[in-house]
Amino acid sequence: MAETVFARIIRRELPAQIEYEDEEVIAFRDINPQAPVHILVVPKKPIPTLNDAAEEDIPLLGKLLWVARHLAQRLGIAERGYRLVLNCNSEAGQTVFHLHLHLLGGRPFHWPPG
Ligand code: DGP
Repeated sequence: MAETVFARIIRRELPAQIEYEDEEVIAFRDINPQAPVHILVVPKKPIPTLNDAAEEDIPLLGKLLWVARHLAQRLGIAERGYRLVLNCNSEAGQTVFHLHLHLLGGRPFHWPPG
């Protein structure tokens, strides 16, 4: 599997504004923010897309949601509301092929998205 920029952030070879880290998950500010709060919640395991996740990854996938919720609370957007986005493959807009959740908040969002 091709190395991604997120692998280099995890190894601290590239700088990032890290908001959370434990042994399995790292979360950092998106370089091109689409909202006042825009954080990427990333498993350290390099799963390219959600399609590549295995049954054994179910706890890790759940943890991404848990970390996103924790960050939403810590950053003060939990009560107003926030959006989680997971892009899978190119037609959905995925550009970095290392699975990640976008945590977006601090402004209103519309549904359905454009
Ligand atoms: P996606 O389109 O779902 O694959 O989102 C990839 C996101 O990653 C995109 O919003 C921009 C962000 N991104 C790409 N390169 C970097 C980087 O070097 N640093 C940070 N912090 N974010 C990056």
